[in-house]
Formats: sequence, C-alpha cells, structure tokens
Amino acid sequence: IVPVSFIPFDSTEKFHHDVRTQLAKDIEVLFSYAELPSPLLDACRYVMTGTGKLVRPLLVASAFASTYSHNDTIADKDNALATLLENDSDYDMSRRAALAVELLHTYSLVHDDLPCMDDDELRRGQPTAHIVFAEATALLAGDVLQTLAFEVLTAEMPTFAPFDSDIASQLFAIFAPRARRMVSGQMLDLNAEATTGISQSDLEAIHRDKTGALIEAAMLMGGICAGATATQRMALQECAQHIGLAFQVQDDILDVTTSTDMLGKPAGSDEKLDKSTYVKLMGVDKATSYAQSLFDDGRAALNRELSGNKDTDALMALIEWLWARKK
Ligand code: GRG
Repeated sequence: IVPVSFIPFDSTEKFHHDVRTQLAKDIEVLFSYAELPSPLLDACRYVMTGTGKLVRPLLVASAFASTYSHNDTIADKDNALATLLENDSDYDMSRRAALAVELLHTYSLVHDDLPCMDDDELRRGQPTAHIVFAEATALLAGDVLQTLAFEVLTAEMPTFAPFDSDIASQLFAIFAPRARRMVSGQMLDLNAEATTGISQSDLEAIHRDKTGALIEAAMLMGGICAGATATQRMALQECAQHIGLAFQVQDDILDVTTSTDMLGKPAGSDEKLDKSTYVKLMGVDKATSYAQSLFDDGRAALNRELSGNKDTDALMALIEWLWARKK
C-alpha cells in the first residue's frame, strides 16, 4: 500500500476526500500490523469502515495544515504544504494522530451502544457491532481499538516513517488525559440521567469531557505534529473548546430536527425522556444561535494566531463544514 502524497489544502471537498482516502489506507495497514484473530478483526473492520463523518481525523489534518504553514522554519509559507515531501515524518506523525483519535472515538461508540449502556441496535444507519457480532466480540473490539489508539503512536508500521519520539511523547501527554476525560464525561452523563433538571453549566461540564476532550486532543495533536508554538497551541485549544461544545449543541438540535434518512434512525430517537439536552434547556432556536456564537468564538481564536495564508483555510473551512452539517 502506497500512501497518497502530502495533502495540500485546495478545496474542502478535495481535502476531505484526500484525508479520508489516506485514513482508509492507514486503517488497513494498522489491521495487518495488529494481526487480530477472527472474528475480532471483522468486528473492528466493520466499525472502522462505516459511514462516520471522520470529524476528528479531519480536525487533526486541518490543524496540521493550518499550523504547518505558520511553522517558523518554513520559508515559503504560501506553498508550505505543497512542498512538504511525501512521507515527511511530521506528516506521518499527523497520520498516526488521525488514526489514534478515530480509533478512540470508534471504541467509545461501540461501547456506548452495548446493552449495558445505551443498548442501541443502530449506529450510522447500520446494525451495531453487538447485533452483528456476539456481545463479547463487540466489547473486545472496543477494547482493542482503544489499545491500538495508543499503540499506533509508536508502532513501526509499513508506509509510516519511524515515529519521532519527541513528538510521540508530546502526543501521548495530550491524548491520554483527554481519553480518560471522555470516560469521566460518560460517567457524569450516566449520573445526570438519574438527576432531574440539571443546569446549563452542569450540562456543559459533561460535554466538555465527553465530547469536547477528544476534539481538543485532535486539534492539539495536529498542531503539535506541525510544530505549533505555545501561543498557537493555546489558540488551537481555545478554538477546540468552542467547537467541541458547538458540535454537541448541534448534535442535540439535529437529533430533534433531522429525518430518518439522514441519521438512519427516527428523529428524536436519542432523546431519552430522562436525558438533558441543549434543546430541552433552551429550545431549538436559542440552541441554534448558541451553536452559531460558539462557532464564531472558535473562528475568532484561530484568527488571532493562525490565519493569513492559503493553508490556514483548512481549519476555517472545516468549521464552516461542521456548521453546515446535517448529520
Ligand atoms: C467510554 C463508553 C464510553 C463512552 C464515552 C463519546 C462517548 C462517551 C459516547 C459516544 C456517544 C455519544 C452520542 C457521544 C456524544 C458525542 C457525539 C456527538 C458522538 C457522535 O460523533 P460523530 O457525530 O459520529 O462524529 P460519527 O458517526 O460521524 O463518527
């Protein structure tokens, strides 16, 4: 398997297509490396090659592209990405980071759907892993995807340049606590289901961890692979915090407004009677303007530190794409 050459940002559509193509190849490289026994490999492949939006890998790639073109060591900033060599090790570290965030995200979905959690039969319009495979296989698939999410940062795999140990340790330091926060957020969410009428700040605390932590990890990891300075990291983190919350508010809105065709399930089906959502707290209209203001705050944070040449469009364009999403 030959990796596609480095992905410059020309248009949202092409950039996303290139990132998705690269990720699909890298997933297969990883699965050959991991030599998982049957039916674990089939279950992992089933959940990792579905119709997910790949928001988190796209965030890694966009943050990488936007930050790389600002890197102080790059002389020709307008053509920074176009001149980056194929198999450049910074870029390969960003491929590892993109895999890591999608593996962790997919593990969380597989476990969230299990009978002991949400007991869902459909995910992305397809039967969930524990419906297609045995429940124990689905549980193990989640476990191994979580393990691989960490392993991929330092595994020697075909088509990847040897990992850069300095960047890998920085990625670990960002990724591990946010992976842990995602699980804490899930616990807070389960606790909240047993509580009536939680406040907006309680809801925000849940989603900062449950959804926001991994979005933050994705943007920071992309920036780190591209050599982000401390101020650029702060801008990426601030942007991610706004975007992460906006993404969750939007998710609550889409759950009540989007049809079966879009989500593969009836509108409102996620809206458990005992579950607090932004729509329940503030109604659809206010939740929509809240999401919009969060996206604006995200753009403002980026404009402060990461704007001014064509490759920085990658992150701005991703924010536009997220804002316009219908699923
Ligand atoms: C550790 C079991 C466990 C759970 C962690 C993330 C999470 C908590 C559970 C997943 C379920 C869920 C609805 C989370 C809210 C975040 C969210 C909007 C997930 C869906 O993400 P998308 O829209 O999914 O990026 P796709 O299908 O596009 O990958």
